[in-house]
Amino acid sequence: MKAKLTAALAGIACAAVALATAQLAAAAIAPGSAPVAAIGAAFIDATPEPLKEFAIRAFGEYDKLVLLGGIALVLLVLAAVTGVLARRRVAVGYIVLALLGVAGAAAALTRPAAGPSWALPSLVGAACGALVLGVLLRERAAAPVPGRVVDRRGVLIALAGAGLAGAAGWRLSGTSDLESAREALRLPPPTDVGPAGTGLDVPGITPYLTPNSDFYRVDTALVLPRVLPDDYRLKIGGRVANPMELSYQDILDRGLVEREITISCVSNEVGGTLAGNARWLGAPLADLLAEARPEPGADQVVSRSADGWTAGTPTRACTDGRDALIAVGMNGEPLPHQHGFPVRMIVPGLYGYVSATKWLVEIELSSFDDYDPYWVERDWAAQAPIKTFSRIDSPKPLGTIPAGPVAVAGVAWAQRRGIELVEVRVDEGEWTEAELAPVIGPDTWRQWHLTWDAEPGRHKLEVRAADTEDLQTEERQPPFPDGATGWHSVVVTAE
Ligand SMILES: Nc1nc2c(c(=O)[nH]1)N[C@H]1C(S)=C(S)[C@@H](COP(=O)(O)O)O[C@H]1N2
Ligand SMILES: [Mo]
Repeated sequence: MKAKLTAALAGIACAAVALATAQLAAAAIAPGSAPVAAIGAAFIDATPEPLKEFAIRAFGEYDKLVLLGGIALVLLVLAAVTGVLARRRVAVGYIVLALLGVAGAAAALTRPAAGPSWALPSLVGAACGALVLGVLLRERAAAPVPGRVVDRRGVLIALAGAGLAGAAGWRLSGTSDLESAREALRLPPPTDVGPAGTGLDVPGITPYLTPNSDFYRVDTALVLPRVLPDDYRLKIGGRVANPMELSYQDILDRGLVEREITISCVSNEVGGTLAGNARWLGAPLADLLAEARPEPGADQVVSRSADGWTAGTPTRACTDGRDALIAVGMNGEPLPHQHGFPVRMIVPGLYGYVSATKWLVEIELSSFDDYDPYWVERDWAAQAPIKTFSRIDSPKPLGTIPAGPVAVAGVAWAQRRGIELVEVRVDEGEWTEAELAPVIGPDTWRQWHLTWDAEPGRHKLEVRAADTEDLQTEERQPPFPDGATGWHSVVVTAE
């Protein structure tokens, strides 16, 4: 039993050495080329839609941590079992290491941003793991029983070495250089300052402007793409008469505008919280496109992230006068890393997956007939204007509140059209008009509130909004394929 345990530990030590040396090699190439990151990313891209939706629903912002934890657990168990088997037949260990090395290398090579060198970390890791395996499982000198002895001291040394190498690898592939570059940046003041909205001061209401630290995050990036402003290049090409390439400074020098715009995610269920309102600082996309001169028929603007992710936006939405931006700033700061530093796209009125490319490095004029971007390839709609949405943020669902006057409050949005009316009803009674916050235009959400005199007991509160055209539909639809619909309700108990 004890021999098996040390053999299992030896297996884990080999795996740890393999992963740590791979991480070290990846630091020299690209963080995304490390085997676990590459396999995880390939897994995300290949995950069928229902499983992905389940993961987002069940784990929310922690979906990526859960995936990494899952991979780590599988590896741990596999390494332990392999260690035990390798004590009898050491070839098993070499085969498993070789298979994992090849799998990691293959996964890394399938990443859209990958070059040939991306195969190296996994292969280097597997080779180092194999070396250590040979040392830890020594042939018995005299063999009364077949098999090998495990070098216990060696296991400890290997584990410690892996810890050190892994820590160094993590540090080197970390983001401290990016964070310091970001902190050292001084963005120029806007040459055109848009109006500033003011929020309502109602207890429990969602603030009008979302602080960067509370802003929702949605993306497929297991490892955040690392793009430094000094190395930055934005290519504008495809079906244009005048292809262009801009540095970060070129973008800043174009003159920046500042606009309040609410962005939201198509994955919101009714009542969902994947939306935020920020003051974005950026260069108008329409001007850039006017200079690049799209060919007739180039009706899709394909924007590409440093990690290969793509979105497709109607060319018209980028040029029809709305504030489509190549954004560099968010709420008075350079974009936070997880929100697309150094450059992202923001287009009012369209869900994020068809417009809000983070870590933007390329804009390619194409057509909807000729190119399907990331989520469209996975059957989400190619055209995805934001649907009218309203949400009760206070009181909280299934909460208990004191009977008597209660502030009912929330937000509603219908970017490009604007919210004109919000109504609330209690226990399916009459609809009552809520009071609306003043707004600066159609592209931000609108806070609303009303005072409700709650009688003791259990109650259902419902909300619906109207934009300038229509009343929000009651018909329930899931987020797939082009955004959820239906009225949000919460049940509360007044005592
Ligand atoms: N590079 C990249 N950009 C991306 C995505 C992504 O997966 N990769 N997701 C999009 C989606 S689905 C949304 S809703 C918004 C979210 O932006 P945020 O994380 O800044 O809130 O980013 C968009 N931009
Ligand atoms: Mo999204």
